[in-house]
Amino acid sequence: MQLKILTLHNNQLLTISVERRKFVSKTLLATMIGALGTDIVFGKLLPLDYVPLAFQDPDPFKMFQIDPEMVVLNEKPWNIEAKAHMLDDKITPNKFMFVRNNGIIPENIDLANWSLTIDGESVIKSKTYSLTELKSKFKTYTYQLLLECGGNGRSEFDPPAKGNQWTVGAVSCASWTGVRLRDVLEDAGIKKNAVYIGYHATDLHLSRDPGKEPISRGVPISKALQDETLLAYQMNGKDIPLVHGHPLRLVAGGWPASVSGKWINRISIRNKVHDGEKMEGSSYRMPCKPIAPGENVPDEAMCIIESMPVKSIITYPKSGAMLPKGKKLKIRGHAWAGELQVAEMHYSIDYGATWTSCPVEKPVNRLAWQHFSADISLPQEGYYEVWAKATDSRGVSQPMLLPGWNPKGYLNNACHRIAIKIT
Ligand SMILES: Nc1nc2c(c(=O)[nH]1)N[C@H]1C(S)=C(S)[C@@H](COP(=O)(O)O)O[C@H]1N2
Ligand SMILES: [Mo]
Repeated sequence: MQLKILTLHNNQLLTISVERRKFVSKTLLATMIGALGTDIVFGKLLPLDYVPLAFQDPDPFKMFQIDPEMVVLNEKPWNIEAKAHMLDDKITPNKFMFVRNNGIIPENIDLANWSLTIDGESVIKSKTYSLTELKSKFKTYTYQLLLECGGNGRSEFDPPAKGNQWTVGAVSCASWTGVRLRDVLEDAGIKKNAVYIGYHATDLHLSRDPGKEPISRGVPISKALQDETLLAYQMNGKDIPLVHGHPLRLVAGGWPASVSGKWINRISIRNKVHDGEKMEGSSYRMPCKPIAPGENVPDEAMCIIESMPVKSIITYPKSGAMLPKGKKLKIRGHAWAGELQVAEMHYSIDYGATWTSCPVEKPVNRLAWQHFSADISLPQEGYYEVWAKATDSRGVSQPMLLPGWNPKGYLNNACHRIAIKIT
């Protein structure tokens, strides 16, 4: 019987196997001393089944170098979200980027031997590229891209939907650098009958069964061929952090972030809708027609989520802020609309009875979020809420309250609200 200990050493996840005996073995002790970088005094007395504290419960904040205020929703697998005010930066810094894992983060990544294979029924010639080849053969592009988990906002659904109870913080807009997926797919050759691509990655299924994939999703070929769809190797100007997909990830902004595969090593060009893990059943699907809350929906009546709906978030001030009477309240935040642009931004201080428009900037590039701000006069002392509402280029606005209930709790794009007290 073996006991596995997962820890972090020099930014690499390290698995140590422990043999079952009465006291720890000399070899294990030596490995642990090596990992700690200091002697374990009295180490010979460590009972066999005892995991030294230094190796227990890896601290996600240290391990992923994220802000201590980030909220851990699940440890197995890791799922961590930001709070609204932490998303105030125009470009989301690494420390505030949400983490959404379906399986176990790959261990012991071997960069020299990492490769990406393009295959599938609709590839003209299957090809494999090393990281160096990818970086040198194809032109590099950088875009700011919006990634929002399809389940962001799930916690508000009633009856409740199972899964991570995301509130508002499973969204990010970082700067991604890499090569265009299109350039690589075209280099291998795309047959006329191609309809979809599907990614495969090196993260492990929670059962550690190597024959199972935690997730393998994809996008229609038209989305794969967009200028902004990247095979990224950098995030915010540096190597992508391990937890966000190092050394290579797909980034397809404006769609549920589940299509942006992390740690990818294979992309299949498919002659049908990709049928990988979490493409079928009710995963990342919405009822094709609206249903009543709690209603049962057969799988055949569920449609794959594509572009994400229009949405916004107030990132300043923090909800609960207090302000002296007579001062104007400055608010700011971001708005996005999947494949579309945000055309208008409004706020309300009277629970949606009246709305005032406020400026919203153009995106730096397609599929990046847009920034809004306003100076608000509040008539008298007391409690207020500020509600924000974005409208997309087709005239569709965010609903004030929770939109269409669905079995998995996807696509809650209700208006974000903050509380303010004037004293
Ligand atoms: N290989 C792999 N890619 C993945 C996932 C995963 O579990 N494994 N999770 C997906 C989901 S559901 C989301 S929302 C995003 C989260 O990306 P982030 O953790 O970098 O924020 O990655 C997507 N890509
Ligand atoms: Mo997700």
